[in-house]
Amino acid sequence: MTYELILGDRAYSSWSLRGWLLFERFGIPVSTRFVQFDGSVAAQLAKFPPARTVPTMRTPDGAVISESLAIAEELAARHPDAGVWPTDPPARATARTLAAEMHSGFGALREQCPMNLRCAYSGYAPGEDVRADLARLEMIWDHARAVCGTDGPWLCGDYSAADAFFAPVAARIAGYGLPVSGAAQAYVAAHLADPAFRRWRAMALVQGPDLPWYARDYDQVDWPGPAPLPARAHGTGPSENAACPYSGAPVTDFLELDGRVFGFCNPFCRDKTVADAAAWPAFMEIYDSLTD
Ligand SMILES: N[C@@H](CCC(=O)N[C@@H](CS)C(=O)NCC(=O)O)C(=O)O
Repeated sequence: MTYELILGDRAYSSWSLRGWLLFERFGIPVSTRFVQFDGSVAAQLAKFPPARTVPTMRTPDGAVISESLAIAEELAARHPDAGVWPTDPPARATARTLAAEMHSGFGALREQCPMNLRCAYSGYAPGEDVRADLARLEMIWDHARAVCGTDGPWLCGDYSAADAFFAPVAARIAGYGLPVSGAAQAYVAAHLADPAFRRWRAMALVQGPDLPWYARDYDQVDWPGPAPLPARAHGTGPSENAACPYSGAPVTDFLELDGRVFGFCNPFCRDKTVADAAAWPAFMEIYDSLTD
């Protein structure tokens, strides 16, 4: 038995992104499944009482946890060496404080700038309440760096649950072109470049319906993260690899990159790689190892 994690639509579900990053970033094995956002989430979670929202986790021993902060705490307790929180006590206390404030706050930003990983906008002018949320974010991010003596990309030293909690905020700042300080921009850029975040976004780009509630009428611009490698779906093989980089199964679906053809065991494996090939180490290993 392993952990089960129930998630929502990757493009829109900011809390699901947090929950997934906790497993992906800290190397904790998990089995995922998804609810649809065009139906009742609570109804789709009927087998996981008392959960009503995603992410919902079921532990190997059967406990159901449907609050992302509780998921972080439970994983930290069960996997003390995984690095969910910093080990240095002041850094750990600070990371916990920031994650808790994210969990309970920033209502204007969350309400007015819903996460949508499928597009980025220009021309959105945040009102005073969103600007106040941004100012508070800058303040607590600067505070964390000062307390933890951090000069790397993340808030409290190595990537911690605090950073996982702010990944969707980074996506909102990037996606709505929100005005923030240079230091905050650098933190946003670190999230956009993070391979785990990029893998989630690559899957968001290729799976799930576009839901009208999340659409906004602003002009669209290119996603401000790293540009993907120029991979394209390719109709047929043969491919350089006989086995899918992810499952090891025989290949049936293909992509072309730099004039070379690679195979995958299903269209989703292929499409998520087309969306952002460099984010997938198992693919890049094959790509690099098969280079002359
Ligand atoms: N406090 C919860 C919030 C979770 C949440 O609101 N999830 C949203 C998706 S991002 C949801 O399931 N919404 C469905 C609904 O409210 O019916 C947590 O920390 O996980």
